Amino acid sequence: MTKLFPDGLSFSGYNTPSRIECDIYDLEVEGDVPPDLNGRWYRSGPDPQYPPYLGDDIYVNGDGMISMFNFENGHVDFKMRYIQTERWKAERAARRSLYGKYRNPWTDKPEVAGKSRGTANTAPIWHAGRLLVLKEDHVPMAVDPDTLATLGDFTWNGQLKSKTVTAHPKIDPVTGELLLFSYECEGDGSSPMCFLIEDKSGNLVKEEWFDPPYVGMVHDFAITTDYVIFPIFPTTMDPERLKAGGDHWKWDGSLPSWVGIMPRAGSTTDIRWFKVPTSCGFHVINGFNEGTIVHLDMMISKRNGFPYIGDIAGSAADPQDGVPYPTRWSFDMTSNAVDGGFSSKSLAPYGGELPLIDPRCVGRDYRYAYISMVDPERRILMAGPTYMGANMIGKIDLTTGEVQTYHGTDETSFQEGAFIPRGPGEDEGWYINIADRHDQNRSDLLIFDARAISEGPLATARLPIRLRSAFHTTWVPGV
Ligand code: V55
Ligand code: FE
Repeated sequence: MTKLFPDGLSFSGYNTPSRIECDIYDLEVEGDVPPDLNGRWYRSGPDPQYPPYLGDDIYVNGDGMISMFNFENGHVDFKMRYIQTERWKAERAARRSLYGKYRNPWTDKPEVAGKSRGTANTAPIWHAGRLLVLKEDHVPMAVDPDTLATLGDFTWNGQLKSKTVTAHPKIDPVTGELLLFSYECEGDGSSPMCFLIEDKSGNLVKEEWFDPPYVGMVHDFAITTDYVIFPIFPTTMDPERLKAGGDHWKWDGSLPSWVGIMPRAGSTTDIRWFKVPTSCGFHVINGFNEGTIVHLDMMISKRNGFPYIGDIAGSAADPQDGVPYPTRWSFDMTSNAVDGGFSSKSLAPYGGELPLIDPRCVGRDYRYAYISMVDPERRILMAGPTYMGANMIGKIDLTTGEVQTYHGTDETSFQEGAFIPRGPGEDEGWYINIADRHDQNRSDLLIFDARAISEGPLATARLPIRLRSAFHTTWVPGV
């Protein structure tokens, strides 16, 4: 029989595994869902099927769960399903866990040796009429957008050579292309990276491999109209450590960070690597270029903020150093300096994560960013992968520097939101997010006018269940 999950922070409180697959038709709504808000909101996150046989595990290693809110003429329906990966199926059949540590195949049970370890737990993406679910250590998995049934590994009919694809590709809103990259392209413990393009019709038209300065976690990247930006931070991997059963990642604060910038008109052999101060970044806000001046807007911290990523030198970390702040890094492509004339500027005085923008502004100069923030003056609840739930939604106006905020109750944390365009203006639309109601062990879907977030939601759709923290989401407009 299945024993209890361990009581560590990845498995308790709001992070308790849910393991619920369900359909809820017509959620109860407080207020009015705008009748012209039609489409689907997909969310991906981890939700472990079985307790880890090694006794404990980390939040990011859970089995992929996908959920969908269907918005239709003022109604909201909800659906949630596991992604049926090879790993999920093998453990389902065995009725227990068979896979060991996060991204370390040398810790698995012998019966799954050589089997796929993908969890498909990080990000849904909609492009060229396909819904793919992504996890950076594996190829994408295709999912039926109506039923959420798993369709299987997606490799562009076997054309993809890389064994991995990022969870953070970018859709160029003007060309309609999907730009992607991969790292540890030959699988866990390998070093090459690659750059990929899927054209607007869904064909894989580019796969160019290259070597990064060192093997670090490359969680996200940025595009501009003329450049592609690959930031590399020193959360490092060591293949010998993996073979000895150790952790995939260790923070190595002795290394600098590097930013690779490639002209889109060129190839990966044209990447220029700029050396910048030691720092850590997970999520990109946006990128854009003004001629040969290239801007990278990103959530940047002094060191890796994940509590379960250890320090290679064994040094104790100040938790404040792990808090990411919205930051603009600028480079001059005409500079011959080793740092590309690097400059850094703070975009807001609040820490947070899971930044997002109007999808029509990807790669272009833009004005607004929405971030799930942590207000240190308020109660911080334990939720999600860093165990620090966001307690404030912030909308930054990059023109004025003003930050519009919304706080929930002292029993509420927030997840990743989404911006839904309605009219031509950059913030003309809706902002949606999930409110975790810790006192009620359930969640709400909040719908805001994106211009007036501080006024509170226009409508709240109530869920009778708790939605474990997802990572990323995608909005697919309806008709
Ligand atoms: C992150 C999430 C991951 C992962 C590596 O957001 C980094 C950080 C959900 O999986 O595998
Ligand atoms: Fe991410």
